[in-house]
Amino acid sequence: MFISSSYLLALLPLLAVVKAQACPTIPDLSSYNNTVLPDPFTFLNGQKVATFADWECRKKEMSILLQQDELGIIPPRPESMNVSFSGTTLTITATHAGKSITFAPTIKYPTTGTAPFPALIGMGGISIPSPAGVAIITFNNEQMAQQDTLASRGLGLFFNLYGADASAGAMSAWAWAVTLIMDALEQTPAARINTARVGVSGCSRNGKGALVAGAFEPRLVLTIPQESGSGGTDSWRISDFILSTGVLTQTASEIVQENVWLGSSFDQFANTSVDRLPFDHHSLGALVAPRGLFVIDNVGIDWLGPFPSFGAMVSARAAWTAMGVTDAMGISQAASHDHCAFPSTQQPQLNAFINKFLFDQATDTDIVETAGNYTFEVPNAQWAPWSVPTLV
Ligand code: MCU
Repeated sequence: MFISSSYLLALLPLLAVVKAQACPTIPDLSSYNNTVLPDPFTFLNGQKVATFADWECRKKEMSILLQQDELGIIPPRPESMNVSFSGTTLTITATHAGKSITFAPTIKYPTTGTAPFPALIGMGGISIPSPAGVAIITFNNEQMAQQDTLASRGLGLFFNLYGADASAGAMSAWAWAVTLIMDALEQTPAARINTARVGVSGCSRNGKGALVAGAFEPRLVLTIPQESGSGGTDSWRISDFILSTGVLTQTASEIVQENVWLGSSFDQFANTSVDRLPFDHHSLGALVAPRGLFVIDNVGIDWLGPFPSFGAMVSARAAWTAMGVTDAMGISQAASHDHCAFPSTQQPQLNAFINKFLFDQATDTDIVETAGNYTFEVPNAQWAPWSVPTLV
């Protein structure tokens, strides 16, 4: 067959794009062992992350490994989806391989503002004060994937659709559902939600889930995990260390005995050494960049691992710094208070994030504050001994 040179020339830009998108292959990691937080700016094959295109590849690498070794697989969209909307209820039916499930998030509309409204998806509801002018979409995550005890494994609508032996832990199942909620909102103008201004939040176990949903659903413009602790904003490695100093902190080896937030594939790491993980939760946080992330913590509850959260999130913040948007990521660790009782001291900071990301206002979101008086910066000799590039 004769291929004209003009045809080849026409292909060149396309090939350049393909080349730019070819990501490094993930090497064999069976003997991987790393006592510090893995460098987000170095691929696992040793290649450095220097450009925005590299970062897209590195994000892919981290998200593949996070699913494979920890969270379980978030499936692609189901074969079909049917959406209806009535009153304040969005009814979503997902069909896959001859099975169907139906779930129905509810929308509480604000009493001020104008439609289409910005919105927050509440993972099992929200535990922050409802911001004025923002619709609250309550997602019943417990119904999608149960999170009561280890006996919850494989239970919930998600597992009715994909099988009780699907690898997804509860949080992966929830993240899958949040993507469907976004699709449903996009297809349903009658729901009067501005889908370009949707965030996600949740507290405690649901805060862990909010972070995972924010990490894996790129249409969410703001992620607000509140007091999410282990499996959320905490570093597995730093949690183990803090427990070893005598502070009762939730660790990987405990969490896999307690609940099913993570996939079963995580057991092999949690039950041996988290140093074998080619990522930590700074990697999970970094997947949100450059979108908005506001981490709300409470230094008064040791179990939540306030320092493991601070260390991981300051490390994650380096991803925003590398992109030149440091202030899209904030960390606020308030003084001791009841779990999930949002203290008024954090209200101005929360307002700043809501107003910037849900209302497009210029606010000061350059917030890294801790009542724990922790010192942690990147590079950090003990935990994050790597330098932060300026991506080009
Ligand atoms: C902070 O989230 C969890 C924590 O991981 C569990 O160990 C504890 O039992 O429950 C917390 C929670 O969800 O509280 C509502």
